[in-house]
Amino acid sequence: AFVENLLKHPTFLNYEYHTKFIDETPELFDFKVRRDRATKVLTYIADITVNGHPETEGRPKPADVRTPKAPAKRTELPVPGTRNILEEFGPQAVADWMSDQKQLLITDTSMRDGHQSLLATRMRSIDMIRVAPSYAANLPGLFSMECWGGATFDVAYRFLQECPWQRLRDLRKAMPNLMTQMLLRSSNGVGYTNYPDNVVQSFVSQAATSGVDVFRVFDPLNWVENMRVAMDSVLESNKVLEGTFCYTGDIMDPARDKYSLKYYVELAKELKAAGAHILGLKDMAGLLKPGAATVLVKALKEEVGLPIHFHTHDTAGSAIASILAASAAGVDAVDCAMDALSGNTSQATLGSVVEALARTDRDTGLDIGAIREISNYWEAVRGHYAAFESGLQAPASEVYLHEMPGGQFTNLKAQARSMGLEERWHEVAQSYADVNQMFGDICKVTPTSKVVGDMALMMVSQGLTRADVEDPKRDVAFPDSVVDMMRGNLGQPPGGWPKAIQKKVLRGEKAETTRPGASLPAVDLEATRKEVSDKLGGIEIDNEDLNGYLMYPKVYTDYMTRHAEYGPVRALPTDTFFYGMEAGDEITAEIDPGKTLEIRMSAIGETTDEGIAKVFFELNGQPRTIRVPDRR
Ligand code: BTN
Ligand code: 3PY
Ligand code: ZN
Repeated sequence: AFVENLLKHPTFLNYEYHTKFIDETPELFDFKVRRDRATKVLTYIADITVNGHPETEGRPKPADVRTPKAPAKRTELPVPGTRNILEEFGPQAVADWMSDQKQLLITDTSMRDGHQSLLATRMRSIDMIRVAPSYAANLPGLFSMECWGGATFDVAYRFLQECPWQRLRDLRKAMPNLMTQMLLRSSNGVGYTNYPDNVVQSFVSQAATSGVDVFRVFDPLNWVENMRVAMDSVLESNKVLEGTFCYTGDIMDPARDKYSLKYYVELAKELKAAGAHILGLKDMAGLLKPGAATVLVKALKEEVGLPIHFHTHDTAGSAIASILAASAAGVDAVDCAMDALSGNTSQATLGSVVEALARTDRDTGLDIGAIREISNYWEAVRGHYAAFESGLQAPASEVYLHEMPGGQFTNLKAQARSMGLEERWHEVAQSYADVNQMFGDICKVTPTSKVVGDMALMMVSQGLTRADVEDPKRDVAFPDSVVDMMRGNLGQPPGGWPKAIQKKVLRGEKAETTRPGASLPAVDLEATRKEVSDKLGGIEIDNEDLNGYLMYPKVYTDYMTRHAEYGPVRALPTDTFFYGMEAGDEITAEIDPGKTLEIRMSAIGETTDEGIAKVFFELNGQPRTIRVPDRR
């Protein structure tokens, strides 16, 4: 019966490989494929149960085993929110509405920067989608939900074995009244290097189609020239363009005059001229001190006139102070993370900002009871990701020395650990600061922050000082990422790259000073679609797949290959995904809306001489035996 259904289906495809066709064409699954997909999911569980998950091995186990339960809706949907303004009146109306508001508007970053900065970006879609309806019903006054982009895109494919586009579509559907927001690295898309212009255009257009409403667009070197393609694409999609500059240095310190108040005001004017509806002030490391926030926000409000959206990190423990200063100076919106996912390298604590402003002229109007309930949900979720906690004990003013972005800090620390440099972390921090000065004092944010981090780790591990590296007589093997950046492949910093170090890194090779996208040949999208399809056995590649591949060819095809073997593992509870099951455990997994697998693991058998382990399950009450290689 299944084959008949499949053959009759107008969009017949190779079902073994294709994710969305299978996941979204429930009429096919009266019997056989459902069992096939169930077998795949059981195979995944069996494999993890026998062999463990490579990512949680040797890491702390979950301490809090509460099952996260989403808060009940306080009212029936639909409750109008900012998305209704966008849908009815367009992006400029959103910006105008913002400027007219008295209350401080808040973006919730829990589903993007919150877990990117605290849990190595490892939060799974299921934990987000479950609570999304509670946000829509109980906090309709939020400005937006930052839930996509940045590092979440590749981590979903690479480590979570799930499709980032599907996450976006599901969240969009679950929060129809709230604007979704993404972080877009301009010409770097959601990757680490500049892409051809038509790849950036195609990606933005697909993100808008799949559900992004607000695009925060930044360039890691604040090179507006290199932001135009991405910005124009957002405007063409008729979505909200948050043209963003990255804050570094200290406008109050005359010695850091490269990044002066005047520099930022000029940048903001350039972004406005380029069509930004909203001005994004991206303080990725949490360096904007309260006094500087007052001065900067006042100047931007007076001289630029766009509504301002302020993003900062609590790495130094002072984010709320800067937010309150910015609020008093007239900032329009700020980013916060829900309490249980806030603080340290993440955003300021949402509930505390709401309380601080309650009964003042900038009262946010958000329901503190609803906030506490949602935070309790996140607290339970976070407990299941103990393996990905950084172990950071406290905020630290050391961030003003190294200036690492919050999203990088814990990653670099993990990288240092894996290189055996964990005890020498403070040397890495100092080295990071030295590299920054050696590179001309640059803005450090993905991907430039990664380049500075690569160089700093290399220097500490090889015992090199800045003077050693700069010594023309000393041969240094620079990391590839450093060579690439000095060639001009990430663009130009204000004033260009320092000549002496650039010359040494490039060993006489000539550097580019033009926009990389101007010389990267356009990708033939249809030829690429065919090429990916051929690689994956002839399946249909839709536009989401194609854009995933264009950003990350290998990460995407590896994901598809694993998907063919393991099926829709996104439906598994997080504990099962990372730790498998114990004999006697029972779980449910909803692999399609309303189609639920009931899975009980009864026992693990002996491993055969050939190294095959048997795992015994009951699937919807029927016994099933799964054989997996024992790699222990
Ligand atoms: C990852 O690649 O780390 C995340 C995806 C999970 C891959 C699974 S884990 C069980 C099986 N064994 C492997 O080596 N990969 C798959
Ligand atoms: C990212 O690009 O992922 C960031 O979070 C930069 O701050
Ligand atoms: Zn951030």
